[in-house]
Amino acid sequence: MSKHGAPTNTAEELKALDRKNLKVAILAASWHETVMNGLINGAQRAAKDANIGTVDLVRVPGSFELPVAARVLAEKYDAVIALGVVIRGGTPHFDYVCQAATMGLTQVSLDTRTPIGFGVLTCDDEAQAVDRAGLEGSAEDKGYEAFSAAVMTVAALA
Ligand code: DLZ
Repeated sequence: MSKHGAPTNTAEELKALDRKNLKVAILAASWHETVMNGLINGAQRAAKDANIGTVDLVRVPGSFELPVAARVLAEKYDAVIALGVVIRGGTPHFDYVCQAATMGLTQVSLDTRTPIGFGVLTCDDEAQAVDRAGLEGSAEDKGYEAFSAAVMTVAALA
């Protein structure tokens, strides 16, 4: 399971941050609606826990579009949380979209020095994605985790 070895006490650490002065963008693709709604809710819950002053939600069509949107948002926000859901199908599209999103977001973060929370699920099937989406009964809450990671990185570098 991908949760093995993950940091603990994240919620307590986030609450202790209390960053009213931060501006954060949640950037979400639009594929796989139910899972994506879980990721967005998780990110917004984390924003509340950390008492972030400004949290804007920006939507793009697919995960392939995340890097270019993140590039623009990274100039205006203290952190960007990139959320996507890519599910393996019968074509090589999965690999291309995953690779483009991962490499693109990494490049944006390094080029702009803006922390980007990586909340792009790359799953074999829908059940695996649901299990990571912070929905009722899910084992993991990747939207919350991605938000926490980016904001904690902002705090670590301040
Ligand atoms: C085309 C495509 C496919 C097959 N699968 C997904 C997916 O599982 N998740 C996702 O976020 N986007 C997918 N896309 C759309 C691409 O990301 C992109 O939006 C289109 O190729 C148009 O540029």
